[in-house]
Amino acid sequence: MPKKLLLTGFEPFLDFSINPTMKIAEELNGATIGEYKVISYILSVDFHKAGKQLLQLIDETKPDAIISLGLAGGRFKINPERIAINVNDGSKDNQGHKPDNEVIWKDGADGMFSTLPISRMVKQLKVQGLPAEISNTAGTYLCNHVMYQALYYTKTNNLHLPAGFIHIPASHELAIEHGKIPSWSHDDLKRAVTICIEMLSEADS
Ligand code: PCA
Repeated sequence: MPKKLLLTGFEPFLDFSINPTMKIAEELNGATIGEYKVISYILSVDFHKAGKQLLQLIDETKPDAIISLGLAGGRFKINPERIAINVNDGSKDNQGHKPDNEVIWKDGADGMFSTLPISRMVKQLKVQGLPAEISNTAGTYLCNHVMYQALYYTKTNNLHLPAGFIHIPASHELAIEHGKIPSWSHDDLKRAVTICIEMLSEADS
């Protein structure tokens, strides 16, 4: 039996009419990559819903690893995130909710580190010719929110599984519509995500 990877993407938001994470997650659904079979879902860009959706998916699918993907429009590289912080803030979500310095979990730590092999992912992406760098901030919007939710939940429930978040740049398709952001081809974005998933199966380094 292969292990299960819960892979999430997000719907479009703000002035990004396409979210390239959606297509990647959908296309990888059902694929076997290394030791993992991918189970994909698309999360809402909604502070009141996204965390609940993710936690419900964890309960239902009982994954052996969790990777959430998000678009970081304007970034140039693949960015595995190092840390999620216990705050919701920033722009309006898709329901018009604009959080102002809200705490996600009152009893939660200020910050929680990714438990994905982020260094190995970045090294391997570069070996494979794809620009990548660990990011030290996932922001304070939905991506940080779901990363924090996953790490808080796995920790409080003693689930010892790798979990975390990867931000990706815009696709060419999105950049053509948006106008002012750097972009990658869909195929390279998908290859980068596949390489990151492969790194889950490698021995700890
Ligand atoms: N990126 C946003 C939310 C959804 C997405 O794909 C973020 O970086 O928070």
